[in-house]
Amino acid sequence: MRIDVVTIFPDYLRALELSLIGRATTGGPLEIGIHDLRKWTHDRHRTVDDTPIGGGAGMVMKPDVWGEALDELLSAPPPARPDHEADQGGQGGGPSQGGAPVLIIPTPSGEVLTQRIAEDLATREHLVMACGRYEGIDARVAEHYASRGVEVRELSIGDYVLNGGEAAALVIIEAVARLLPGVLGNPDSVVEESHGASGLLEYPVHTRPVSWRGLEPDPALLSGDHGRIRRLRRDQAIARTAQRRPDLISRLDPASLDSADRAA
Ligand code: 6GU
Repeated sequence: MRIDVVTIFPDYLRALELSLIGRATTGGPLEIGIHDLRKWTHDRHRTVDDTPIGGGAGMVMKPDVWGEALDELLSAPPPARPDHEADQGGQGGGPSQGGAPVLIIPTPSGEVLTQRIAEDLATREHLVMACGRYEGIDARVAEHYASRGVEVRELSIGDYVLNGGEAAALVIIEAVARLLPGVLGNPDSVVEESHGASGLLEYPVHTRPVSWRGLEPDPALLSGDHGRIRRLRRDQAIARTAQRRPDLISRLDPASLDSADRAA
């Protein structure tokens, strides 16, 4: 997968060089390009914003500058990939959407990012992310590319406001990149975790020492009885989800619950 990020703060994206994501980009399944939007300006002041048409607070990012940047990046050929990967989804699901790039615009007025969206994006070959600052990017940019057949996704990372799309882009990239084959050390971590297939939050976890500051995990965890441990963890996941995220409980598929779940 290739991800191109356009921003007026390229240094903000340096965090991508670290840790698992950084390793995935050095000889791994991920290629990342960070681009300074001002590269596509032509005036002496390298202007990327202007006042809002119709008035109001703040500044709006100019569509002409974004248009030149995105024309170039959206038309770049997707990265070459080995034959055996052709048209297999990143997570072994259905066929991927092929090499057509997806334009992602992080914005607090977008659709809220979910694990399902991250899973879908992880099957794509090329993501182009447009990070806006100020009051956002002129709305015609999203409209233009969508009308030209580009898949455009305006994504929010939650119901709060950030100063720009960069921090959100980091979040989206991490959520997607860790799903690519070979990025996580242990693929099971993807299966069991919160917001996975169960629809529940993850159960609480513990490690040594068994007793710490007078606190001990449920003794069932020391029983060696794997059936009992599985039941305890499922009960804990249900209790935690009911307390912290009742909205997730109401969205559970009734067919995924057993009789012990209902008692919990
Ligand atoms: Cl994607 N951008 C900004 N500026 N603020 C946000 C956001 C995105 N998601 C939540 N808040």
